[in-house]
Amino acid sequence: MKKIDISSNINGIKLTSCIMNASGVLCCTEKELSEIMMSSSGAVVTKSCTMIPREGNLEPRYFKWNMGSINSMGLPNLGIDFYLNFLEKKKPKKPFFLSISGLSIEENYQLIRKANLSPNINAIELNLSCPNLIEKKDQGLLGYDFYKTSDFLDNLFKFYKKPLGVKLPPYFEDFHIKKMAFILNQFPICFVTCINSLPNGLFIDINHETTVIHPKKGFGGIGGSIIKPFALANIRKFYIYLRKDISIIGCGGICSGKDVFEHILCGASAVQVGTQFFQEGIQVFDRLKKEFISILRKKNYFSIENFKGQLNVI
Ligand code: RRO
Repeated sequence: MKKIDISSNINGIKLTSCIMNASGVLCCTEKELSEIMMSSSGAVVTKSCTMIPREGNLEPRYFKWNMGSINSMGLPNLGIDFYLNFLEKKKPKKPFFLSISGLSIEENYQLIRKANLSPNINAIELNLSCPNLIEKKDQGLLGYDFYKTSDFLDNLFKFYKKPLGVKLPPYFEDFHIKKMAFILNQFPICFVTCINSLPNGLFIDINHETTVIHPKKGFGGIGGSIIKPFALANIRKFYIYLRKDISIIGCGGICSGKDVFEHILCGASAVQVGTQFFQEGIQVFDRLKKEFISILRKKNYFSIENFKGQLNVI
């Protein structure tokens, strides 16, 4: 039987499996990151970090139902020094993506300067799309401000020379995706991760007539299978509009091998698992890998390059 290879290459960063964890889920502490390091996840992606540790928002701040999840975690993390020290101490044998999410553009520069000094980081995943910050309630997501994003990238690539990807919020208009792709195409971006959770969703407990999470009056980011069509649409459109050397990492609604296949068919080079990882635990990577390989075998494909981006229109 011919071997099926699910490895991938994110602009020179080699992954033995194209399935990895999404930032934010079970990737905050030493124990959680070590578990990902030992698992069949193709990479280790950290929780988005800030200059100093944060407790995050008040609980309850996460809720899951059969079709998805809602969260308003509020960026709880152990601070950038912890993640850089983890990397130096453990030296993972798989790519390590440091996710950063400063509370201001100035803090993002500080974080990037710090990461720039670390020799072992494979790439930064710059989070332009955290939806749940109470202290920023009167400001929009950076990823929805095209002018600020462009100016920010312009300044950061003057001093940052290592691989950098951006994690984007979902866009709902073709025009917005075209505009963001036009901006990203002007910079040496390594990859784009789309999408972060759908911001400002609301889930209700009809029995108690309440929200299901406490912060921000119950509003939070929506993830899980319910957001897959939006993830696929964003991947597909960015695949069409982005420079071909910018890889796409798909995120949103990965629960089965079929979902992995769909993301890659739309143009993703790898996928990240968030809500389903939280639900199922570290076993999820073995299961998804098995299901994905079984689909490829049935279709007579031997590598993701056989079908990546090759979605047909009926
Ligand atoms: O911590 C969070 O509330 C959070 C972040 Br930083 C993010 O990027 N996406 C999300 O759904 N939650």
